[in-house]
Amino acid sequence: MITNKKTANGFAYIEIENKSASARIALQGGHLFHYQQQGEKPLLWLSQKSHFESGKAIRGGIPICWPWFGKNLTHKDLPQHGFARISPFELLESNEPDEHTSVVVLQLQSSEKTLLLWPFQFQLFLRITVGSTLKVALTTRNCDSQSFTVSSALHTYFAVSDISRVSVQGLNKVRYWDALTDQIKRQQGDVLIGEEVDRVYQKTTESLLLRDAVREVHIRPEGSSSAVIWNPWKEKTRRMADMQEDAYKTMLCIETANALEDARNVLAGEEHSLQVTLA
Ligand code: TA6
Repeated sequence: MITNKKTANGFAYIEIENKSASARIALQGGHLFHYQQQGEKPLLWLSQKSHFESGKAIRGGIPICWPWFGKNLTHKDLPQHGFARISPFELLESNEPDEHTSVVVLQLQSSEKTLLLWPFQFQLFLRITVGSTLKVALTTRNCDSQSFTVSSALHTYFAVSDISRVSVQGLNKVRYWDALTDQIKRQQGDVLIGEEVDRVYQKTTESLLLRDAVREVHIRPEGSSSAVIWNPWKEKTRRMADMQEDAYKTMLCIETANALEDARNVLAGEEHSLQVTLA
């Protein structure tokens, strides 16, 4: 079943319930903020202090970072991680091919408002398939007469039982930019989290495995050359208004992206899709 809902303060979202899973997707940002397989714990982490207000990004789920990842290097005053995640998407289609699968397609397209932020004509499609696995496909269509470059991320917040017992497999020997030290390093073995971590792994297309004490999650990227690992740890979490003080212990961002040198040039009239399947 796919129903349109609103929070008490009028924030619109889509609720999905089928025999395999449930999900919730805010129209603002096409922001999937809940996904839970029937009989399992939620797969995605959502802050209990998250905003659900127009113009403020939800803290958790899968924020869509687009058309730039991180800070806008040429215009410092533009929103971090682009404007898609704080823009109103429209629901283009919704269907349920069987009782275990629900599909929704949302769209954001260029407007006078977006052209002021980013001077290109575009259509951005977000196709979310909710079933025993979760598939998110973000497709950029260049509707302009010139090519443009996009950096982007499916900025996925995973719920974990205890960050000190988590490892991420699949990035061994991969080069990464360490945002905390502004250095380029190379991963040795699995990624373990025992301090603040903010890394952009480059030129990697491999599937990753998140191993938590209570479950394993397979992360299968398509159309992605970057993986971002982020945990704000104690101090940064303490400074974030939309996160409880100990939130860092039960969340880990593993993001499917094209960031920094992996940004993608989309030719006029062409498309590019960034996708991830979580299982
Ligand atoms: O994905 C890592 C990162 O770029 C971190 O540097 C941190 O800023 C995080 O994203 C969250 O960003 P946000 O704008 O959602 O607070």
